[in-house]
Amino acid sequence: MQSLRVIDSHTAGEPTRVVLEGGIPLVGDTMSERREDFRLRHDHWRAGIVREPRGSDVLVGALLTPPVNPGSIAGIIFFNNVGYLGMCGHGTIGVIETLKFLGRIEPGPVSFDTPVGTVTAVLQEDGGVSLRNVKSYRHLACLCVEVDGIGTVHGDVAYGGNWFFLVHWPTFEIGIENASELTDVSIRIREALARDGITGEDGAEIDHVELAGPARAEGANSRNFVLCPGSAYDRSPCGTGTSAKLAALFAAEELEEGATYVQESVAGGVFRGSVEAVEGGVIPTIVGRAHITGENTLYFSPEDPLQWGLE
Ligand code: PYC
Repeated sequence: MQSLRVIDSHTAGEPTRVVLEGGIPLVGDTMSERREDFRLRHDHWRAGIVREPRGSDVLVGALLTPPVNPGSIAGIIFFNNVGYLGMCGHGTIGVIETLKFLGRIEPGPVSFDTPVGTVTAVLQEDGGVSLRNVKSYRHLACLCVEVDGIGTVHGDVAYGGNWFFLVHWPTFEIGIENASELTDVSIRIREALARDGITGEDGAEIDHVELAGPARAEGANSRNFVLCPGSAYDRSPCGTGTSAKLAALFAAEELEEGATYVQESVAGGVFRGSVEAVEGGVIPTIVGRAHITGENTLYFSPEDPLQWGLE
């Protein structure tokens, strides 16, 4: 029977399952080559780790690998019930809390390699994490999309480590109590983007949809609902989604370099974000924190018909 050791955490309600390195031997000199190797030769592990009965649609997995850059302490490949992510903000904060829990890191700076670039973070003394993400940018501004059963929707296409459609209008009453309706709306928007051939740069699929509405928490700028690849929604404000939003606000001159933007999630958690301007976009910094929820050994028995998870 094969087994894998995992540590679970949540960041503002969104779970991360960190698979400690060694269990799934990936080949490749870059993190994108390793992610491709994971996809092509070991995809059954992805499904077995995050899908039911061991996981759920909402769980994001993080496989640790040796680093590819000398200054980084590890590589990370993020995945979920339907595939692989470029970067994951809540997940990186979860990885850092996990490494702290294991006694592998102390407060201070730390860098990780991901398939879309190296990210750096500072683990603060109080457990908070300040994450400097990859370059983020607005790709297409103010698009109008006709969405079945909804009508015209206006939004931007932006990148924050993953591709997002950021809906500006209509705005929504964003709350957990409306989660099924918000999921349905977001799926329809994603289908309309695919139907109309609207993509990120170089034809990249827009697999995340971010709805916005008025904040409920005092001091927050807005509340979001983020549909992830598949049909689960992010319980956290979504680190890459907040990065994409900050990049779009900066491009629209609605956010100044260095100013703090507080993004609340559908579940009420918050990330504090800010940007540094760079050529062609911004480098966002996202501040949040994670909490450990469990430590487990997953078993994969060849006698189990659901060894590699439910379809
Ligand atoms: O925090 O970047 C994020 C994220 C992406 C998908 C789920 N969470």
